[in-house]
Amino acid sequence: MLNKSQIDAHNEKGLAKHKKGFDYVSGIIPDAEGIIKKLTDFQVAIPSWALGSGGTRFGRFSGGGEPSTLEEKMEDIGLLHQLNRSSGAVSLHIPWDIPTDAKAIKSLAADFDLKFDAMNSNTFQDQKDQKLSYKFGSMQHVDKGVRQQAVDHNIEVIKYGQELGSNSLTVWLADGSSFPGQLNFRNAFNNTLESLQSIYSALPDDWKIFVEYKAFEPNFYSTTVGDWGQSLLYANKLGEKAYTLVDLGHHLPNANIEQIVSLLLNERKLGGFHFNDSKYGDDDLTVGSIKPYQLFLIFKELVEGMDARGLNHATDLGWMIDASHNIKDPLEDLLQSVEAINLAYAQALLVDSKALNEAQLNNDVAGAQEILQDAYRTDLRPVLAEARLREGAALSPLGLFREQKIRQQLIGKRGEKTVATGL
Ligand code: PSV
Ligand code: MN
Repeated sequence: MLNKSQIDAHNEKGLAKHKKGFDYVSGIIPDAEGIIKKLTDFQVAIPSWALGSGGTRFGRFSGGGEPSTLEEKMEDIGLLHQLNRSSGAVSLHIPWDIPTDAKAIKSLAADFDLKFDAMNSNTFQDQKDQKLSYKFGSMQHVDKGVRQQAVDHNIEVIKYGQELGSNSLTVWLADGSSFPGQLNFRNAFNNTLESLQSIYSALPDDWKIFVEYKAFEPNFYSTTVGDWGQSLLYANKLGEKAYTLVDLGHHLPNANIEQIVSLLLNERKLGGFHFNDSKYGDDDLTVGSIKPYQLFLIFKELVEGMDARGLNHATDLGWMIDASHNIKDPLEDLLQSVEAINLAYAQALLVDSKALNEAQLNNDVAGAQEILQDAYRTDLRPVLAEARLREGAALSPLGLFREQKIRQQLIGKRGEKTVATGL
């Protein structure tokens, strides 16, 4: 952990330059204070599986100093939160990170000022000592015994979450088929629905269930919750505590994610979000590193849709990063991710929605584009930095992480060859 004087010394050094930038931008935008307030409230959950190096099926390169226990993972997230005051939540994955002593984990979270966001279940891998295999799916499986095992696991995950004070469960299923003819689509759908219904009936009253979709992988012919339409079907059939979860990396190339988000909010069925970016298929790239304009357009729809539905930006949806880094320092990557999310959010808050509405009513296509691009091209980084400064975080979270040689410190403490649980 950092101490206050280290953060203060870092901020002192950058203050004069920061002030110039902030004075300029707050002078040319209408409501810098309003944006700062919203940014301060907005927290993005860090997944417990993103703190170590990921890998591909071709290999894995450890960066060293990785957390090997849940306690160490919480320490890492606490550190991120200290640096940016925007990562005040954890999203746990069971069984990778079982809170065996929930009371102790809860009190550790309180020390770091962290909350527990959505719990994630895992029926996409077989665990040691598991009775039945998920090789041919879990909730869709032709064998009722396998389906029941998957249901029981999810109910157990809810119990862990209740002990920690979480109030949502994310279900992502790898279920699907790899070859034509392997699966009866209707039976797979109906079995999955029945399994989800059993979980839904065990869901506490104040909980939500998020049904995450993914276009392909690990199955490459069909996926049983393959797109937002299928997820929405399940969510609608389950009931009012069920929602769709959008993971940015889970779409076919060029999908219009901003339109999906807009319609899901219109249906009051958008529940949660997994942030990442992708160039080809999967979701392993840093948020905003490939398509920052798309991220802004998505946030523009989020802001507009949440406002239209009277939702609280900070608390009514689950905001999580879902990433796994192959060659970058995971902590540096997560700092960059949160910064990219906050920037897109701030830019979306800047959109002149009244003018945009007028332009749309007048079929002023060029004018509408100008309004969006004007917000996108305004450099709001000093506004983000100001929000951090006021909260006692670092003007440059990544800069301070490097100045303090935090990775080297972690390697010194935890060793060079540590491996975090996860992918
Ligand atoms: C699947 O690719 C996914 O996006 C789900 O959210 C999982 O829980 C997570 O990644 C980790 O495998
Ligand atoms: Mn995901």
